[in-house]
Amino acid sequence: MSAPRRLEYKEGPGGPIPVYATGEVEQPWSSYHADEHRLWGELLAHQSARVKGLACPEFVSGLATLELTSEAIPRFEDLSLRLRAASGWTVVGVEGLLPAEVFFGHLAARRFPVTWWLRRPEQRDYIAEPDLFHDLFGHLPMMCDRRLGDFVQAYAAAAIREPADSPVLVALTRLYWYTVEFGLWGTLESPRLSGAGLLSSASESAAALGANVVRRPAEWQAMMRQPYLIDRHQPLYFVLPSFDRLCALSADEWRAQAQEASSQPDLPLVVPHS
Ligand code: HBI
Ligand code: FE
Repeated sequence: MSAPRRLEYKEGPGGPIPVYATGEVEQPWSSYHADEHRLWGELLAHQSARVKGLACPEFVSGLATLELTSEAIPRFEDLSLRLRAASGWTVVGVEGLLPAEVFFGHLAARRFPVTWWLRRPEQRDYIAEPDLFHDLFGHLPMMCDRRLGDFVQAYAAAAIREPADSPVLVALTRLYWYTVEFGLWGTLESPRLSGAGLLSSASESAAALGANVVRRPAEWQAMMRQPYLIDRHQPLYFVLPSFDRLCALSADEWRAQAQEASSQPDLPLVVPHS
């Protein structure tokens, strides 16, 4: 069984955070075990069926573009070809969760980092950190959309100008979290899933559309001032009327928004309903 090469854990606000080597890695495709190919196939089948009718149209269309099949874990180089043709992005293999500055460095160059290892069977419905299924199934279909790809690149270009410990980078990271990772799309009355953390999780894709969470209209300052915890279902989501709103801002404008947000106090954490 292929296991991630984790270097250490460090204490984060919501519990221990894994630290991985930050270099690019080649996908060790021939060392995936048959059980891992099978788990991939099950995750793909179950989650494709689950999000049908719940996901935003861009995801559905991107999923078709990538031509994922349940027989085997896809090869990153094949996906890279399809993604490049669709939106000019490429896939790079990585060891796992990356520090924000490394992560945004890839995005600013239109490279999408994908973790090479797959979650374990007991993490089937939810995993707090990015694994192959989250990165590949959750993110890559959305990255086939050229407008979203342009937004992510512009926005990452703003982020890499900031030092690693900058409060402006924290504000930019929050916007990424509430859009690309956990965004909802459409209307408050009938939102659709667009965030990769939702699309790739059986349990959170249901919870995010249920009655026990808070959903608010997307507003840049509110999102950039709103702290989050990474290791649990989110108690709060923001609903974006359309991706055009995201694409309307340049790197400089995102930076100005983040500077404004970081000059204001954080908003209180939203407490989940029990
Ligand atoms: N690293 N591999 C990987 N994948 C992500 O989605 C990811 C990351 N590091 C940070 C991150 N996402 C963000 O949520 C922000 O901290 C930028
Ligand atoms: Fe992600």
